[in-house]
Amino acid sequence: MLNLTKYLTLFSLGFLPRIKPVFFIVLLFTPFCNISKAQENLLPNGSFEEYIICPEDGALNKAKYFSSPTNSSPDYFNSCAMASNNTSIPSNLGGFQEPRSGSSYAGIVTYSYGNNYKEYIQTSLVKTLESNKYYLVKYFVSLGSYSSTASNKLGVFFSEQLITENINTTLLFEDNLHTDSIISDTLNWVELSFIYQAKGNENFLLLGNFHDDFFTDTLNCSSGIGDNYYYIDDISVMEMDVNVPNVITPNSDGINDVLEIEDLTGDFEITIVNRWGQKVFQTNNLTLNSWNGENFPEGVYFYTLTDKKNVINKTGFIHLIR
Ligand SMILES: [Ca+2]
Repeated sequence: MLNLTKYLTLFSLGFLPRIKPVFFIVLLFTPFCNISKAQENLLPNGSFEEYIICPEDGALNKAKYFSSPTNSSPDYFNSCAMASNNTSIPSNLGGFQEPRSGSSYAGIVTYSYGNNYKEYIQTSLVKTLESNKYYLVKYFVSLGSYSSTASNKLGVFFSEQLITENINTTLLFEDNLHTDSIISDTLNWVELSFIYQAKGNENFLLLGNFHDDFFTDTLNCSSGIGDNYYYIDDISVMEMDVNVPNVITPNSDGINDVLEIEDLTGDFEITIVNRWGQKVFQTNNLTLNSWNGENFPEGVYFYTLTDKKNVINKTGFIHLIR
């Protein structure tokens, strides 16, 4: 909950061996695998629509499967609540925002003028994460319009156990997965996505800022009157199979004419070199800037695929066949 005492209206706020013809045929008829995401969201109630009772008091634990891992007070907003309680939608103690989906969302303080007060949301996964597998974590945030500051370091943390810490300050968990840029959009929902390689046995997901205020970058919002507050909606955790096609056949038959890796975003970079190590192609957006091997001879090329946090660092070969 935002701090109501600060201001009168301060809201709580190597190269392949030469491929003989027989292997050639095998390659051509091998199903080509792309990066694909299983459709199952491993988070139950990621849109906050299911609730135990209507959150007239704005407490996060009124939303099914959610809790606070600390003594601070993350908020839950639902259109079922009375507007006068400041826990309804779209106007509430954090400002004004429509849900990204449905009729509810959550909200947390992520920076508090150097006193390290912070709020987090915690939820259980429907399935334990498997060691070494990749998972795509996505959620949407919008800066509460009453916020006096905007900040970075919005992150994710996976835990084996349910966290219950008797503090209302920073949870100093090791967190490589956070935003480096400051999110200051109060009008729109901003998508945050992170790739996580599981250690194995993770059963819970926590969202928030796992860095002390001193290590958090902020931006002043001149019109704000309250704490640095973010609305959160539509959280998802999806399994990822990271497979890059090992052959492209740019003969205009519509099949494997270009290198396609499903759902690659700007978070990725792919670099392709020839057998002499000379770079022939590089992009961080395969959708806009695809590779069809044009102007390059048939043969074996090698790729490196990385995401911006270097969680995925994958190499392999692509056979160019016309
Ligand atoms: Ca929602």
